[in-house]
Amino acid sequence: MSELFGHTRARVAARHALITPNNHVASTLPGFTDATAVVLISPVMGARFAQTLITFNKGGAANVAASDVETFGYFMSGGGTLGVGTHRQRCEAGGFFFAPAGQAWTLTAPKSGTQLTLFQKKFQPLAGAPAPRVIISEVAKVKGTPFLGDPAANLQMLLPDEPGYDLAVNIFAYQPGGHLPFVESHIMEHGLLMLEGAGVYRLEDEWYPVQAGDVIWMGSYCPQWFVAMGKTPARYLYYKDVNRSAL
Ligand code: UGY
Ligand code: MN
Repeated sequence: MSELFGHTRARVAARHALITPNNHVASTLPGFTDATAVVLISPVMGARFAQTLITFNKGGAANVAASDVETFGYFMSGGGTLGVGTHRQRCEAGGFFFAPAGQAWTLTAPKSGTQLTLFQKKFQPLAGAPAPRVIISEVAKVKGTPFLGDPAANLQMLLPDEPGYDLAVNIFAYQPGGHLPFVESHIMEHGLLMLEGAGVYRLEDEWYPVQAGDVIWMGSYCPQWFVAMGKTPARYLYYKDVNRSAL
């Protein structure tokens, strides 16, 4: 769609939002030097978490202080040396990390242009459950499974499925024509980044064409459904809050 005359695919509604790369306005954030930040989803929108795109310039770095916020990071491109507590590991595109609440984290010497997507939320501890651990890994090492038995919708769960974790981050890969088996409506929120391909996302009572680079917020109970379109697979990375009581 042409942006001429103010057209955009973006939509910010009460319980969902679509933000496209053409809508981005960069700012700076504490903890990041020589880097730009686009806060794509945040509590001011109505969400209970934040999704941020960080782009590092030459000489950039991240030095994020420990707090009650936990961070999941995904390397969309580039790479650098990631440090969480005493763990240090080189990460490239497709790499990811989890820094639990109470742990500082750093990214040193990122390649110029490195892009990171961050999902951040205030950690809700669960009495009796072991605290979440530091994780630094890569998507290629995570086994996928057909979602509800459908080989056209493959799901990779990037974080352990354990009660101590109050968030999940997964990657869904759909073959062309693959789709969510039904319209979901659930208490968990989602933050989503289209990684590859294209399709149509149903959010509440609207159907949106979406493609790589788009970001979607789905608030609690937002009816949601997706179908992959085109001749190549579609993949998206998404966040959800899990494992905590509603009351
Ligand atoms: O995990 C989920 O709720 C997932 N099936 N939702 C989605 O892809 N919109
Ligand atoms: Mn869902």
